[in-house]
Amino acid sequence: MSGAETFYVTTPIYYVNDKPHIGHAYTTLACDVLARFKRLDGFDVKFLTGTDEHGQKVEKSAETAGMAPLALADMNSANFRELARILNCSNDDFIRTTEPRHLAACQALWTALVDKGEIYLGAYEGWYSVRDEAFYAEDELVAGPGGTKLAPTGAPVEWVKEPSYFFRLSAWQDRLLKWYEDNLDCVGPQARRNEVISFVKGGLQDLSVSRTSFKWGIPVPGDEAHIMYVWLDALTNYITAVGYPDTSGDFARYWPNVLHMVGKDIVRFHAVFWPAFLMAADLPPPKRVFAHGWWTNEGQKISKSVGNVIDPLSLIETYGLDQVRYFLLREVPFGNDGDFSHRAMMGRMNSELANDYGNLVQRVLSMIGKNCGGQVPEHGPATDEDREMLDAAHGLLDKVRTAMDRQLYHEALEAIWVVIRAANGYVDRQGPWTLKKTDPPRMGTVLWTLAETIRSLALLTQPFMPTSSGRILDQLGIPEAERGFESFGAAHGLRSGTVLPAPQGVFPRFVEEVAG
Ligand code: ME8
Repeated sequence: MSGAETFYVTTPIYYVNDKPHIGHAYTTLACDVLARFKRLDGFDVKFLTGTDEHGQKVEKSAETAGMAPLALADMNSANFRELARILNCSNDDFIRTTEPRHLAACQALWTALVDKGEIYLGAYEGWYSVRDEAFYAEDELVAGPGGTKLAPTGAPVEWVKEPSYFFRLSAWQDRLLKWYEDNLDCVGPQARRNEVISFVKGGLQDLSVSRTSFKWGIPVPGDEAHIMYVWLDALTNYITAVGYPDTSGDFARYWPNVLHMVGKDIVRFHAVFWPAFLMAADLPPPKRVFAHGWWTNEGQKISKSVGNVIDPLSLIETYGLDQVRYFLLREVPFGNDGDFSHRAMMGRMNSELANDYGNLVQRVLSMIGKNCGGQVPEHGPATDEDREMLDAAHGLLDKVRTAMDRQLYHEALEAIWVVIRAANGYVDRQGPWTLKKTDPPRMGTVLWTLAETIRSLALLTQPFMPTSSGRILDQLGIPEAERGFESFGAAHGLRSGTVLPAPQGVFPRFVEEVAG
């Protein structure tokens, strides 16, 4: 892999106060699809996920559960690790903030910030939300029930007064604004970028980066009464995992060519605080932060108190893994909010996967199985329609790549489905079942054109639906070594005479169980 362009993609590290739900699965899947796409496209990829284990929120949850914080972290971190496995995620690493490598990185970053004069000792007096692990200014609060004050997220806040170290965030306002201006792609999508810029333009206050009222965290070097602010600790995971404080090796290889994928709830931490911390420590800021939208369940906000949390494992059991992977990235334009409903899931599973894609593959492969001796057929001269079909299929990689580089998964899938639908139209118009009687060589050409189209489609759907796409490629006799995008296109077209295994359906229909 040496010499290949690198691509580093990260999920947020998830809090271990709770079990994983569909929102966590969504972000992790989005990263997995990108990581797989980039690997197939020849990049040297690192894909990181993990868990955020320190702070007051985890400490309190552990207390409520009657557990030691580390015991709670061990248990829930294992759940997140298992979720990534069950989702068939290809992460190269799984980081826990309680690991020694992370302690070393946080303390080194802290020391670097102190050495640069970016951290000073003072006292914090103001609002804090444990649920958000965030400080809020008075004017950000909203009215809650009974005259109480709430964070803008609706989370409870408490008044905190304690000695604290501060990071000179106020000094970074202009440099951050210049960073956004010079790097148009550093925050996406556009709506989030605008939101971040207007927040920074509104003025930045120095940020409290240590706490003294609890113990569960990383001690401040040289002043162990202070625990580092959990967000400074958590954000640092992204450089811990590439070996920081050692800046040779993986750090030099992957940093800063990184995409931090996050939900829109935590864009401020990633697009304001994190680049400021890095620049202040003389390290390059990330290349891109992308904030996706929020899922609701059948129109309702997903919350434990409402009791409508969607368990990704039961979704997978009900609909199938690749179906869930497809649905989540297809249903909602990435970046927008979306709603999960059984009806929508079933609709896409049946119409787009079973009818459009599955049927195309099934029809073509079974015709080849029956009429071409189970071998990739010979193909004669191409007609205009054949050429148009193949050009559409072979032109897909560029379209899909452009969409993926902007995290427009839905556009990538739509482009693929345009070709799937065109291929179904082509089968109907060419009528290979009639050609079988009237013009067998022409039937061979039509079926070859379709099989080659399916090869192109299956190569491109691999990142989204790795298992199903792999099964399609198996049925086309494509060896593992020829499934990268360097094998995409006319120059690598299907070889006539290749013996194919017996075709099998890949995308089952969802059949509603009828009571009685
Ligand atoms: O914020 N819809 O962790 P967290 C879409 N530890 N995405 C959702 C979602 C929903 N309904 N609910 C959660 C933290 N997510 C910090 C991060 S990073 C250095 C530290 C996803 O466990 C989304 O990606 O609260 C969101 O940003 C993340 O889970 C929050 O996970």
